[in-house]
Amino acid sequence: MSVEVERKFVSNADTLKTLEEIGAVCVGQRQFRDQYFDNPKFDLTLRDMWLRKREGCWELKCPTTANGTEKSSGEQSKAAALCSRYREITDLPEIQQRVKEVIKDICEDRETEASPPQEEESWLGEINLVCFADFTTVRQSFTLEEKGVQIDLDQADFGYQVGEIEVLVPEGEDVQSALEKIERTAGKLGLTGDQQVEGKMNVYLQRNHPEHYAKLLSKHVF
Ligand code: V4E
Repeated sequence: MSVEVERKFVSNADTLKTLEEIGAVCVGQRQFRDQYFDNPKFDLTLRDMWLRKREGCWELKCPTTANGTEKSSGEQSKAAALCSRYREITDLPEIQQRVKEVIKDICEDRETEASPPQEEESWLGEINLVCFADFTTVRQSFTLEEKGVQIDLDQADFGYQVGEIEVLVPEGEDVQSALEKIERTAGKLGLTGDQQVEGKMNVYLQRNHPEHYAKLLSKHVF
């Protein structure tokens, strides 16, 4: 398990040139399909938990809280506020356990069915999980000399482009140094502005599921 610390930024026609100028190296381009799941009451996403299947692999992102080791001078906390931190779980049994802890209302119909053949994804139906977002992203990834920093430029198939600076921190290790790496990289990229940039999911839900989006806004998830 690791913690993903990231800052999103607006990427545009000049971004590639800037990346080249600061010595970023393109380490590949790939395309992936993401499917996100929740129950009809949005029990996961209203808790800021994001269950997705990316190219056949399950991932659960859960919120993590600042652990007190992050420095908090005015400027530093402003920079840190632009970064998100999520715990990433990729082990399917652990994902299923955590999701089932949250979603207690097991679907009765399925429990009483006469032992249907167990499909690989029958656990989704048991707890009423359905796919609420399905989109494909083309991602170009870059690295810098700064160790552990990755920059991704994403183009989603619903017409939204966004960049992100990302550092993966092994569970229990120092998030502060990740925040500093991200801040230095943001400086090199000349990022200005103190507003959080919207992620793909924000934009997808605004456009495709405005009611779900409004609920997330009202619960301060977005
Ligand atoms: C919606 C969301 C999450 C799902 C994943 O979002 P994101 O990191 O944008 O996806 P992606 O494709 O870049 O994943 P990666 O390849 O980096 O793993 S995780 C957290 N949220 C909620 C959220 C939020 N609370 N606030 C903002 C501004 N954006 C998203």
